[in-house]
Amino acid sequence: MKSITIETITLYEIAMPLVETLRTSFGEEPFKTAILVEVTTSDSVTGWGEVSTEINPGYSSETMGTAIHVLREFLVPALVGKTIGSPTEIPALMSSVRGHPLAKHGAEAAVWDAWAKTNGLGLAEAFAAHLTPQDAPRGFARVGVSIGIKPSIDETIAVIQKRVDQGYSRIKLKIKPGWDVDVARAVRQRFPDILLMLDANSAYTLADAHHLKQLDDLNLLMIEQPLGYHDIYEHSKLQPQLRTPVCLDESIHSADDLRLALDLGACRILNLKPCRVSGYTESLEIYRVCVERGIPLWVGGMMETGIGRASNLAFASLPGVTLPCDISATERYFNPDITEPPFVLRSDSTIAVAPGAGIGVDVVRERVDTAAALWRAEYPYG
Ligand code: OSB
Ligand code: MG
Repeated sequence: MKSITIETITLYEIAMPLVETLRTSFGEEPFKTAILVEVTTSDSVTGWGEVSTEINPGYSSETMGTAIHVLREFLVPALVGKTIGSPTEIPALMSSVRGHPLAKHGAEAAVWDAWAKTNGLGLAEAFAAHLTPQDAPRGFARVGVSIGIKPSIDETIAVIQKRVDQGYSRIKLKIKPGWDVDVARAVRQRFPDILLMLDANSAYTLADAHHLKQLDDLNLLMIEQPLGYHDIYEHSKLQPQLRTPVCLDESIHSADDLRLALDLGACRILNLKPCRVSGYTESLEIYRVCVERGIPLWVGGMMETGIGRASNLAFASLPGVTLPCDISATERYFNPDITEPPFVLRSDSTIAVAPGAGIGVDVVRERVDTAAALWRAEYPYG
C-alpha cells in the first residue's frame, strides 16, 4: 500500500435543515450540524471526514464549539505534515489529546478516505484490508430507521406506516419515562411482525427495572442504553432482570469498555458509532471483539451527512455487522444532501455501498457553502 503525506486540513462548520427532526429523551436539535474535515495530500488527493457534533451537549459532552476548538488548536497541528503508511497510525498521532472522540473521528475519517483513494480502494475494502480474509465486505448494509418521540401514539403509528411502506423492516423508537410501554405496546399491536427496538438514551435508573420488565412481552429486538450514559455496572444489574437484550450505546467508548461490559454481563448487543469510539481504528478493534465473542453488532448513526453516512455504510457492509443499522436513505434526512448521488433504500431494507474509491460519493461544494452560511447565520459564535 502507498503511504500518504498530509499537506493541508480545512474545516467547515455547517448546519443543514432536516426533513424530519429526531426528538429524544434529552431533547431535539433544530438542524443537523457538523464540522467537515477536508484533508489534501502531497499527491493532491482529497479526503473528507465528518465530525458529527451537535449544538447541545445532550448525547455527547462534545459540541460544535468544543470540536472546532480541539481540532484547530490540537488535532490539526498534530497531523499536518505527517506521513503515514496506514490510517491506523492516526490515533497515536492524536494521543496527546485526551477525550474528544467525535473530533478525532472526523479527522481520522478524512485520512481513511484520502488513503483509500490513493490506493484505489473503496473504504469498505480499506477497512477489510485490516481484518481477516473472512471479513470481505458484502457491498451493502441491512438498515432500519430511527423514529423520534412524537406528540401522540397516532402520529407515531402514521410515521411508522410510512417507513414500513417505504421498505424499512426495522423500526427504532425513542422512549423516555411517560412515553414507553404504552407506545411500544400500541406499535407492536399494529405491526406484529416488524423488527422493533427502543432507545432510551439514558433516561432511566435501576429503580425502573420493574417498569421496564413490562417490555419483555413485546418481542423487542433490544432496548438501547436504558441507564446512565457513563454506566456499565448498573446495566449489569439490569440485564439479568430482563429477557429483552440490552444494547449499549453511550457507555462504550473503546474496545476495553466493551470487554468490561461483556465480562460483567451489562449488555448482549452493541451499537457501534464509529464517532463515539474516536474513529475507525478503534471501531475495527471493537469489530474484532464482537466477532470473536459472537456478539451481535450494528452501526449506529448521528443523522450524518452523506460524508459520514458513506463511510459508516462502508463499515456496516462488513460481515461481522449482523443486525440492521441506523443508516437510512438520504431522503429521510436531507433534501438535498451535500453529496451525490443520494443513498436509496432497496426493497429488502438494505442500502448499497457507494461504488468507487474512498467514500464513493462526490461532495458538492456549493452545497457545503450553503450549509456553512446557514451555520454562520444561526450560530455566529466560535
Ligand atoms: O442514540 O442513537 C442515538 C441521533 C443523535 C444522537 C443520538 C442518537 C441518534 C440516532 C440517529 O438515533 C439515528 C440515525 O442517524 O438515523
Ligand atoms: Mg442510541
